[in-house]
Formats: sequence, C-alpha cells, structure tokens
Amino acid sequence: MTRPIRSVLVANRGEIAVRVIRACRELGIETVQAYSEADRYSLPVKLADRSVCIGGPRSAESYLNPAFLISAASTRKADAIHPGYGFLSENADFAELCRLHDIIFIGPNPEVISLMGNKAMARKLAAQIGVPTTPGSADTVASVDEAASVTEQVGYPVILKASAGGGGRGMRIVWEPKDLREAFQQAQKESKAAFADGSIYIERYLTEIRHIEVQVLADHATVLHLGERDCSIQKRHQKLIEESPSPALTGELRAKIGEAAVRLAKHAGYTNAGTVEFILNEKTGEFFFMEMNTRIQVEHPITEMVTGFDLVKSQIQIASGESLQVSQDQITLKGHAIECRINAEDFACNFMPCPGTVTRYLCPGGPGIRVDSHIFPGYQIPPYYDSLLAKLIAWGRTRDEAISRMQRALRELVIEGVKTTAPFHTMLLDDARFQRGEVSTRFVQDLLAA
Ligand code: MV4
Repeated sequence: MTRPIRSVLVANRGEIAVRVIRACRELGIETVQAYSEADRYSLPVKLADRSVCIGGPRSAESYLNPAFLISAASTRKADAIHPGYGFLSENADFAELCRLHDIIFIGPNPEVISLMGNKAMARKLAAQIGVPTTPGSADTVASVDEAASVTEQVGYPVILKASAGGGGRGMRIVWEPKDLREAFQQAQKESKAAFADGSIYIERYLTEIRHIEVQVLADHATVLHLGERDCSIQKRHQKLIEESPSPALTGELRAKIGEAAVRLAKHAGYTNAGTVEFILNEKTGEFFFMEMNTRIQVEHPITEMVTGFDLVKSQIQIASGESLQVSQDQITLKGHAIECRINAEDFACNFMPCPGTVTRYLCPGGPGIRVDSHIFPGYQIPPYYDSLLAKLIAWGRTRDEAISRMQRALRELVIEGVKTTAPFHTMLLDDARFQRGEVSTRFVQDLLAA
C-alpha cells in the first residue's frame, strides 16, 4: 500500500532539520519547518518552503509537545512528519498520535518503537531468537534479593540498567557485593523519577570493549543491513567520533553481526531505518546485543558515505510504502568514513557547553569532505538545546586517507566566537593509537588523563 508524501513537517531543529530538508528537496517534496521561538532565524527555517512556530524556546514548550506538532502538521496540511533524532523520535505515543490523525510518521510503527523502548523486553527477544546477549538477568529484577542472586550467578562487576532508559541513561556499575543493595535501590528510585518506571535489569559488566552498531533498513518485506559503525570513542555516553567500517571487524565477523541485527529486526517486525547496538570483545570476537534505536542516528552520514545510500531519502520512501529496490548482496562497503562531532563546548573544561554567537565561519571542503551543519556567520546558538554545531565527515579509499582528509578539514575549519571541540578532535586524530585503530570505550578517559 503506497501513499504519496507531498509535504513533510520537519519536527526537529539544527543540522538534522537541514538534512531532512535536503532529502525532501531532492525528492521533490515540500517542507514545512516547525520551529521554536529560539529558532526563528535558524537555517532550516530559511531553507524550508514554509515554516510554522510551534511554541516557546524550551524543548518542552515546542519540539517535545506532541499536540503542538500534530496541530502544526494538520493546519499546514503536511502528509508526514519527520522526527529526526532526540525529541519525539522514539516516542511511541507520538507515532500513535500521528496514526490517529492520519499523518505518516517517518519511522517504524508505534508497536515496535514501544517494544524496543523497553530495553529489558528487547533483550529478552534477542535471547529468545539466538542473538547473543551478555550474561545477566532474563528479565527485569523486582527486588534486591533477586538482584543479589542474579549477580552471584554472573559474577562481579555488574551493570544495573533502567529498562526505560537506554543510550547510557539510568546505568550503574557495581564492583563489589557490599555496594549492590544501595546501588539497586538508587537505580530503581532514579529510574522511577526519570522515566516513571523503576524497572531494572542486570548484566555482567564487560570492560575493554568496543561499541559497534549495525545500520538496518527495512521495508514491509525485506530487512537489510548496511554495515556497522564503530562508536567506541565517547565521553560520558556522548559520542565524539565515529567510523565505518570498524577497524576491529573481519569480513566474517561483520557478516555475523549484520545477520544478528537483521534477525532481530525481522523478528520485531521492524520497518524503516534503525540501529542495533552491540558491544564487542575484540580479543575473543564475541559480540553482545545491547539495544535497538528506532530513529535515524546522528552518525548516519558515515554509513551513507561507505554504502552510497541516502538513508533519509530511504526513510521517506519506505514511510510512503515504497519497497527497497536492492538485496543484501548488492550492498558493498567502499572505502572508509569518519565523523567528528563539532560541539560548542569547552573540552578543557570537561566539555562544558558554550553557547554564544558564531562570529566567523569557514566550512572545509575538497575531496572526500562532507559537512552537515546549520551554522552561519552571525548565528546565535540558543542555550536550550544540544550543543552540536557541525558534523565533519571525511571519506577516503583507506582509513589512512580518511584520517588525512579529516586532519586537513580540521585545519581548514574556522569557527570563531565560541569554543568548540575541534581542537580536541585535532589532538585525537594525531594520536598514534587512534591512527592504529586501537581504541576502546576507555580511550577518551585515558587521553584526557595523559
Ligand atoms: C554495557 C557496557 C559494559 N557491559 N553493558 C553504554 C550505552 C548503552 N547503550 C550501553 N552501554 C554500555 N553497556 C555491559 N553489560 C558498557 C557500556 C558502555 C559504557 C559504559 C560506561 C561508560 C562508558 C561506556 C561507553 C560505551 C559503552
């Protein structure tokens, strides 16, 4: 069943709003940019065909308010809503509300968003269908006593995770038996306060790991995987740099982890673009399912660079009921891509956000460079949102070439008026261990300590 999309309400801001508008423009689809009072003079508002103010500067008064977005889409006669990432992108109730109002939500259906949003349920599904999961509880754990008995079985250290959390939110590591009781009670309490759901599950805590995520793309009949991204370089669950393919995977392991991701997506009845997160023990080649993200991710461009796919266009086409015109054996990875997230943050001050005005801006270019950004000279960065200013993406035929191009792009980049994470990236790309591909989730901690 296909249903043409003639106009899209862009229910997001910043660089991802620009990215969605670009995809729509190429597809000949009209765009309506929803903006908060703080984003009135933003680039996506200028680039879209039309725009509509949806409320106050704080996210809760605008981008996070389902009713405001639905009414903006209805009154402007938009056929579909693209939620981008963050905000309402993984809100099953919002996707359901779109359905009730006969507006196409560009993403998976509410049922699968809800399933994957319940991290314990997603883990249970993975285990049931033979996708590897870490040793730990089979389901949520109701009491301290049950937590203690699970932990005795799997051994210390363990990590307590909020079932309603995800992406590192609501996690707690416990190293010794004496700390379990308090940690469990704290985790339960915090999760209840943050997500109105105190459900906790337990996993053995693995160290010296890589964070590998597989991009999947599914229509109503087929699930494809588009290789992986290595997102091991992060700081307090904020990814700083991502690359594809992962330097840690062999072709054989890539096929296995890709098949595991596809298997999970198929069993869940997944459609549209999604990402299946794993952790990888590089020494043993073991990988374990962590969670599935049901949105387009910040780091999607590196997958686009190595596969030649336009993921945002594919999202829109799938949402309108079109089928994928490719099979798995037609997907090949070419070359290597790296993304550096340039944030308005002072990395010397523990990555403290630094809003302000961008007084000067020079965008890098040349062979193999792509920049996804919404900034321009004179742009005032609102203090209400995420501090991402630009994504610098470098492609090369080899990893070395991608690194050289990224180093060149960082030299060319000029952003004045605010502190950015660009100097941090320059330092990181010059690091010999990074250049050898020797990174783990501990890398940044070690680099900043040195
Ligand atoms: C883990 C883990 C180790 N063992 N689970 C972080 C994001 C979320 N999707 C899952 N995460 C992790 N889960 C087990 N069983 C390590 C991480 C993790 C991490 C943990 C603490 C500090 C930084 C981290 C960076 C990446 C992944």
